[in-house]
Amino acid sequence: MTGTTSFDLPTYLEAERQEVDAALQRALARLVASLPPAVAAAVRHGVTSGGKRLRPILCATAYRACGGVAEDPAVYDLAASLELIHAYSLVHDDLPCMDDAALRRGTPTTHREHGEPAAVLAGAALIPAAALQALEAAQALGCARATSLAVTRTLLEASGAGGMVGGQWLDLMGEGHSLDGAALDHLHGRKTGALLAASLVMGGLAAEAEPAVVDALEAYGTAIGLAFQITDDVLDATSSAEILGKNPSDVVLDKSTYVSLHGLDAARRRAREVVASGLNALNAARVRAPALSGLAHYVVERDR
Ligand code: GRG
Repeated sequence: MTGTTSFDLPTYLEAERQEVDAALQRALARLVASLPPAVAAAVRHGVTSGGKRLRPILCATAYRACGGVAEDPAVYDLAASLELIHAYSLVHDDLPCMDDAALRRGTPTTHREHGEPAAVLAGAALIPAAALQALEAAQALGCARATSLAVTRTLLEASGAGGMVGGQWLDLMGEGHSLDGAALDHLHGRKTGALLAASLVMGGLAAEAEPAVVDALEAYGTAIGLAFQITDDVLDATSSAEILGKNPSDVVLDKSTYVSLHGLDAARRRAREVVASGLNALNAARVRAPALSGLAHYVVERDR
């Protein structure tokens, strides 16, 4: 298994976050220029009010692990397209018709701050902006036309009916019902796992990696997506609004979770097992990247 001992993950995460934030500022400058001020303010709120930037960091890390050129800023423009989709999903997820949340990342949610119409339009504006951003960034990286299309397709498929939106629907329908393990895995594989796996695949595709390597990145991404969600459930059950920056909501919304299904200890154990299986997939494809190993452990050891 790839080791983590000599890798300084906190320093890596901070440096990556700064690159991603700079790319997001470039994207915002373009996007808000053509939006009415009220919607532009809601977009800024949704995109810039914090967040771990995990998806873009995974994308840029995968790109480099596959031999991509590290210094090229276009890789962060590509990576930022994932964060634009993620930001939209959080803005819409918090709406009264969805989770009806008041707090996100330690600040009032976008609709609480800017009103529902601006929040709905802000989220909607982010979707095509993300697609354009992915396409143009892949082209700027010098990807072949077919690769640029494959990168963009990966982002859109993971975000759509077969991925995040479909998973969100299953999540809403599951409220008040007792879901079994297979149903939970399926729901979260679509709602959370698809975009996380797409982050890795987009990075690999943009670096023109071999299909077997892209498959291994996808397997790793799917595994850490599941581990991420299990950890989310553990944190929802054990942490506080002060640390999480949002109100724990699984019990209030009567959701089935990995904690309600397995209990805390078994849920934590499963998250670690799933991470190990993801790292094994990378190893089998000879993808040696301490950052990917560090990120996998971070996903289950994080506190927010
Ligand atoms: C069109 C109304 C409408 C809905 C679209 C909203 C939606 C469908 C789907 C959202 C699904 C969703 C919220 C997925 C993300 C789940 C999740 C684990 C979010 C937290 O991610 P982190 O921890 O957040 O990476 P930070 O704050 O660090 O960026």
